[in-house]
Amino acid sequence: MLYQRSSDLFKEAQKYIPGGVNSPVRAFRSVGGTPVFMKSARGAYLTDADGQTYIDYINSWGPMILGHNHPKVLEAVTEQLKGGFSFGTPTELETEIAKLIVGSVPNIDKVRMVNSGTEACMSAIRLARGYTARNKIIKFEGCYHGHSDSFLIKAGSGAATFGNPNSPGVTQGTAQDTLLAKYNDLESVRLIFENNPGEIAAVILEPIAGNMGCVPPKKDFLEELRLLCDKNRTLLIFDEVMTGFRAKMGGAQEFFNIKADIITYGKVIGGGMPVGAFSGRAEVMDHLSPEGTVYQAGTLSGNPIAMRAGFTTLSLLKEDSGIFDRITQTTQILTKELKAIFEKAGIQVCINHCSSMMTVFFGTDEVSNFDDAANADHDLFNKYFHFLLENGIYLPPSGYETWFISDCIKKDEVEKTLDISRKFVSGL
Ligand code: KE4
Repeated sequence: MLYQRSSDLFKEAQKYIPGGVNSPVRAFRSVGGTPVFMKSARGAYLTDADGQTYIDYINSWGPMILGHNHPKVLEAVTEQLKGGFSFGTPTELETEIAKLIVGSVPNIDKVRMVNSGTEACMSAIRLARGYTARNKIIKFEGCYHGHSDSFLIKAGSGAATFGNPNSPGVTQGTAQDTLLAKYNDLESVRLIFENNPGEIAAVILEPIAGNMGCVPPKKDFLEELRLLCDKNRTLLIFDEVMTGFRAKMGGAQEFFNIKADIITYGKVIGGGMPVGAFSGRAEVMDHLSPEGTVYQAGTLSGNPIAMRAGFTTLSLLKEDSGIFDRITQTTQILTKELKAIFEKAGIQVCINHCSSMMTVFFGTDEVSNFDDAANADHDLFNKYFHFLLENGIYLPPSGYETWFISDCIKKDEVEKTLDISRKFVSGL
């Protein structure tokens, strides 16, 4: 592969954009090397600035579940554009997509659209605090809920103490209200509840973790969390920015048959446009302004172009619900065959997968929490990443990220991925 144009573009970008990117993970700091600039995409493929194509396992970090530039989404958005870009008024389309979401997801009555997953999760926390009149929240190490201050927290010393900021600019005042538990470790959650009786507004988690790599919940973990929240009159928030309309049409709530109190969305519900949302039963959601007193707002929330892209994407998923099984099956085949390739070569590997999300962790047999993920062999992953990139396969540029399978990744793409992976191990 040649990267001359990408290299030139990256030099230019760094003059005007911090790190040359508008989101840090894109800068390849985790895997090393120069980021590849993309200029177009279609189906399962990205095309870079040098005109080279790649099988895409990022799919814009989840949104492009149908594959890139689906003709029906393109047609619908093109048509919508002719009616104008943004009004800042209510529109019928916002009710249509809200009805589609409420009708597709168990256990929710109302939904508020925002412009990103960060905004959805930030607002969900504020709503939970307003609804419960409590200040503290519990999150899990390794789970990412966007970059609002309450979430940029690392574990304090011992589970009973407060969190600490993990970014400059986050105050201790904010950090003290966020407590860190360990994913898949119920005892760590129980301890926090015991040490903070009556003070926890919400527990927030990714029901299938995707931001420490893919880490599924252990059996009964979600059920027991639900019971702990009920016992402590604490709201359970499912951050379904990744899993919403990917695990199933009804997301992780349907997938695991667990009811959360507030559910956040992003990615797929925008079909590639900037959209987030948070939802729940009316008794909780009606605390939101202007109905209630918990304030939240957004100039471009419910923007007609973004809504059209999202509505069309969700409608296509609803019309063809077989997609969820198809992309899950593709994920299972990839996982099984890759594991066989690495193990045949004597390479220790754990490939976590759940629905159509997966992550390859080298040098370990099990990854059930963030510590396990951190102990994996990320150097070997980085070599794997670059070997596949050189051979036209684009993985997420970090061993702590999840591969997102789209409906356009078919037999040919799987076969090529397996073939290049065989070449990779033969060269080790
Ligand atoms: P955004 O603000 O990036 O739309 O959503 C934040 C967010 C919230 N919750 C979950 C479970 C998420 O995965 C995300 C964002 N995911 C990352 C991927 N690790 C987006 C990629 C990026 O940061 O550039």
